[in-house]
Amino acid sequence: MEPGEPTRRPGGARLRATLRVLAELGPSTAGWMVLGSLRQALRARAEADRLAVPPPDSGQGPGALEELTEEADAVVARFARATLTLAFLAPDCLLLEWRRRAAPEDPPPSLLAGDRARERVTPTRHPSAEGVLELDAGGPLRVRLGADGTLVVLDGAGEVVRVDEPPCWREAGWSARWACPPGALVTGLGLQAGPLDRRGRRYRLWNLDPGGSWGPDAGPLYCNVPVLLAVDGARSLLDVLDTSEALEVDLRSPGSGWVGAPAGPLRRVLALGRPPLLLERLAELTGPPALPPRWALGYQHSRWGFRSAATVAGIRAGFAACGLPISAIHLDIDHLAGYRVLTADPKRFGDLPGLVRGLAALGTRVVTIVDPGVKVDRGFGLFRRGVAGDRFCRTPRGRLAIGVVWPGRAAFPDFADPAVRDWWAEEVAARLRTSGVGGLWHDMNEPTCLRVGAEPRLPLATRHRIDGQVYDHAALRNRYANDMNEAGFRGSRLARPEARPFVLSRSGWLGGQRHAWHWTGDAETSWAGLRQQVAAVLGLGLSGFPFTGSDVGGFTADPDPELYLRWLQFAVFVPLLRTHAMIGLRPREPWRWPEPFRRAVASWIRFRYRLLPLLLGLAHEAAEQGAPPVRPLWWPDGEAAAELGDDAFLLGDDLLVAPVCTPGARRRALRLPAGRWVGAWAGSSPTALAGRTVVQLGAPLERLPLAVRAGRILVLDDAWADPQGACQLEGDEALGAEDRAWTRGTLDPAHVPGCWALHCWPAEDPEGRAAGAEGQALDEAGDGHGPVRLDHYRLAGVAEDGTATLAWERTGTFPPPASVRVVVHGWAVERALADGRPAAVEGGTVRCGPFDELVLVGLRRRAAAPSPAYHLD
Ligand code: NBV
Repeated sequence: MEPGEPTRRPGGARLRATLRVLAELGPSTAGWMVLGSLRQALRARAEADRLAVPPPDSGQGPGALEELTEEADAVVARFARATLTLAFLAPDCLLLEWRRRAAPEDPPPSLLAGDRARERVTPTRHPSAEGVLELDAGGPLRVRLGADGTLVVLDGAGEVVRVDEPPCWREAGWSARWACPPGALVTGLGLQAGPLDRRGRRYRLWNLDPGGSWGPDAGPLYCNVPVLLAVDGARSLLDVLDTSEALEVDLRSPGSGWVGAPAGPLRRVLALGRPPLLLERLAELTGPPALPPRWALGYQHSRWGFRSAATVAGIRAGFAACGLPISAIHLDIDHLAGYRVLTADPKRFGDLPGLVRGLAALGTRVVTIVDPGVKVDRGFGLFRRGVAGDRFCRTPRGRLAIGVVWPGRAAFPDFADPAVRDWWAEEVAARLRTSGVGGLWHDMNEPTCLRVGAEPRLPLATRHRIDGQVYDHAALRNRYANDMNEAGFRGSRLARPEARPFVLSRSGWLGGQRHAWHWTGDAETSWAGLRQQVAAVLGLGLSGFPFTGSDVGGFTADPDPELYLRWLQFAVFVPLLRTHAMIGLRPREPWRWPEPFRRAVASWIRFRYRLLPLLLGLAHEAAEQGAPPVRPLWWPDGEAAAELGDDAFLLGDDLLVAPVCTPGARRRALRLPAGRWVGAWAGSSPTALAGRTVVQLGAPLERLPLAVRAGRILVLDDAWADPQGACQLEGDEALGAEDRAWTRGTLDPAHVPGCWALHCWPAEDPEGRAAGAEGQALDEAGDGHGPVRLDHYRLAGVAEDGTATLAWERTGTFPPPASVRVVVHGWAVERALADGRPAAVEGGTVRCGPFDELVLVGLRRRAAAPSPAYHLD
């Protein structure tokens, strides 16, 4: 075996996983699974027809233009065979909808549930020499309509951004083609295997479980999102397809694209502008991401195979013994009574409420798995109530639609129906009230049925209802998870109106960010699998899903310690930080690893808690503006996107993270984005590196390369600093044991920050003097809906006499932390005055209470020479 390879290779792991799963299922469920698969094979032909997408340019186009009218803030163009409605939702945002005249569909309700989708801005019609009209709404987006239905999207300067050919219809299906600049990176589409730049591949947007493992060539996966983002500076274009039908998207030929669907509406929204604006529009159109509780941003620990309450309590005790915080422990299907959802095994988890209470007292929440399949069992109350209330999906003949999942034969709640969501929310709320469980983990909600040799799903003819109207599974499958997540979210709210719900979902579709976080499913344990996660998290974020992450170490096999540590180092900078693994694998608790990994793992978990103020601020930004916390290197301007790659990212705007995805690597190359960057770790060179250059970054085993945008101030919670551990920042040596939360025995990660620290990385002027820094932060209770405080910090440049002033402006009523630390990286402070009163200075860093103005006196460069291991060149 090569050094650094996972202990067991993915191929072998897949076989082991299959055998393991079969063993878990038992002979009866395995038998039903085989039978279900055979039945599905018999339906294969009819089902293939239902999902067939007409090839490009086949069928009929809209025909000749017959009439153009203006109707209530929209322009309607009637062609011989179809009608096009154009409406501006904002000056930079256009809704366009094609409907056939002869066979008007009755499509399911729109997925555009956000406020923006209901807005209308009156457009202005302009005469057009090249088309029949041009429209704008006083903003940068203009559209020109041709007599054949061609739509040309123009920017404010009249330059062509994209040309949409008239669509074609064949039977129920449609297809549409466009031409665009070949140089612009195209991303979006949710969770996809492969690079963040989606060009050069064809995609099927159809939510499916890839079967226990996925790597760089897999697809389709669990969480597709029908959103395309073409990134080209201020001319970037967002394209949102408002349908839940299975889409085919072809981006193989440079400079053009093609999308088709087997049926359903051809309704899309285009928006033009820089990427942050487009992500904001996406959140406004589909609904804002829910603000999570702060605990969800901490470390979460999971594994398929925590088989008893005693095991779980033992794990929590292990974290305490190691001085490690842990925000949540997840219970997988093995905590259930015979795999019945919303239950707990009476023997192994007899006192679940007691376990939950005990862990809550230590600041750790319990999150339980909820699969959609409800065991067909007359003795099971949930099933009985579901049947009595007619809550389950049915076959075309009106029987219960049965799929085989963990509990054997299972019925599936018809979550598309609002009444079923109400019912499920009540069921969930009742369960949460009695168990005290803190969060929901929605698995298998594509929804997946276990199959051999066939797509693992319900029959396409399965019926769903929305307000009495019937649709088939093919039309609504892709939104099943979103609807389930909404019901779970509302159930959490019902049970605890004062708390912010936490729902973690595997599957999702357009708008899924409103009610759930998403993880990337059964990621392959391999170096390639880790590398793939960087692009996966970025891609989900750019599809409107800000809160995501992957199973640390990969799901499918035992990672060697180096792979686990490198995966953890990456995941610490991603919203969802959760270790999780397949049943039967070796445990991954921090103390299970050999030295030096064990200490490094502990230090990285603590470092995550240091980042919480930053992560919480980014969570608010996501909830308010749709901006993902994990951002590509070309964020925010969207310039030179195609050159910057997808193997590194920004957390927020100012922290650059370069994961190490190669075994044995102790350096890595990186093309820096625009701006100037300084190494963040203690021992880094104080000289800022110029952006747009390729640099080699030191990447010793215990640290990944981390840089900060010069001139920025970041707030960290230094109560979780680890001066002797792997993750050291300059100035940590001034922290005593009494400063550290875990040495004080404060393991509750929800504690009010004892020591907020303002870490300043000043930019330098041409003479090498610190030319100042700026930053923002936000604080609040971390749950509920109470007051918030917004901070703005501004450090002026160092004056000739070695003084500099740091101003702190606060708005909002949440109280500031009792004590703060100020660290000016690369500089040591001699004395300081906080609002005129002397402040304590230790090892060149300042400690004081909250202030309006802090005068730093006697600033001088720190003498320490940079360590070659972290040196950036
Ligand atoms: O519930 C068991 C697993 C779960 O651990 C995993 O995270 C999910 O992605 N689940 C899939 C079902 C079984 C997969 C083989």
